[in-house]
Amino acid sequence: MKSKILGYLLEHRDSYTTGQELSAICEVSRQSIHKHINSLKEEGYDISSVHRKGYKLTVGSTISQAALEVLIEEHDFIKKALFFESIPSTNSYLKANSDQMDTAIVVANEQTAGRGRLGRTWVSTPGVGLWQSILLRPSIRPAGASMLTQVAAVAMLEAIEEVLALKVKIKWPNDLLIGEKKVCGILTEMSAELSAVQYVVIGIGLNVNQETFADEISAIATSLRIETGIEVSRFDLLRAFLNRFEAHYAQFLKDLSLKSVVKLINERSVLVSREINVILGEFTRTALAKEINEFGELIITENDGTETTLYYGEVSVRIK
Ligand code: BT5
Repeated sequence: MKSKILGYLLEHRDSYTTGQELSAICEVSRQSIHKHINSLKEEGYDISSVHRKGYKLTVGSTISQAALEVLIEEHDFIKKALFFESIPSTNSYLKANSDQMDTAIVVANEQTAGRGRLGRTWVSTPGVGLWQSILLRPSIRPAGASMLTQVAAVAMLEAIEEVLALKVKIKWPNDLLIGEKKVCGILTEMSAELSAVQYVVIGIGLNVNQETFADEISAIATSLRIETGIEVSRFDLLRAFLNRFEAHYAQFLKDLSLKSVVKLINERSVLVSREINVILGEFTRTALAKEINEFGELIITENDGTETTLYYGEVSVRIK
């Protein structure tokens, strides 16, 4: 019920909706509407109530279980949605509970043990980021799962650009940058047998409303708020992301490649056509980044002119 009220107020956020209208739509008493409105306010929603005019929602950055329910109503590819005020890691939660769910999305206001790749830490400050993971069960081979990182990257890039006038770049394979700084990181994990994926968890951390960062990442990290100077709605970003992701994911499952988005990936790549350092374990060599192919692999031209294909997860790359 709460999510129905929230959904309606979100759809009509430019005008007032009377208690009478809401009670007719939701088929409950006006007292009950009043109670749910108060509960939404307690969750942080900024809802003004004006005598005779009704209720109006000002979209701040609140996100909640009711908001997620509004969103998954709009999509078939996710069956379950869970919101947590605080959780160690949304990726770890879905991995630990995957046997109890089909497909799902988990969003947290705070992660206390957010994870990057290779055991690195993802700083997930409360209330200011979009910390989410999606559990999917695509019928693909294990080698295909890494492409989903780039499906998510494209969807998030487009979502940010839909909501804000910003230009976003992709740093292969899993970062989104604004200018030179990282605004989003993606961690895709899977459980698979040799020939088939059992499930994939795509974890996406987007810095939304941070005004400053902890010392250890302040030189490399940015947020949408820092870039625009305005508070950005996490709900609007998540809605735009899920819309884009659903479309690109469906296309990916048809093509089993990134062919519909590879042009955009190359156009927005910060590596392509640049000299890069390729770091493999203890060894670093320089090469020219040539392109990203439709399987999401980075093709480099070595100093002796030969071409090498780099797979996701195999190497780290730095712009020289
Ligand atoms: C990533 O790893 O960029 C993947 C991050 C995935 C985070 C999401 S949040 C939801 C889900 N649940 C999780 O537990 N994780 C996922 P990597 O490429 O390894 O980058 C990690 C590095 O980015 C760190 O070593 C820091 O240098 C930097 N970093 C950490 N927190 C950051 C932040 N909030 N913004 C920008 N950079 C950050």
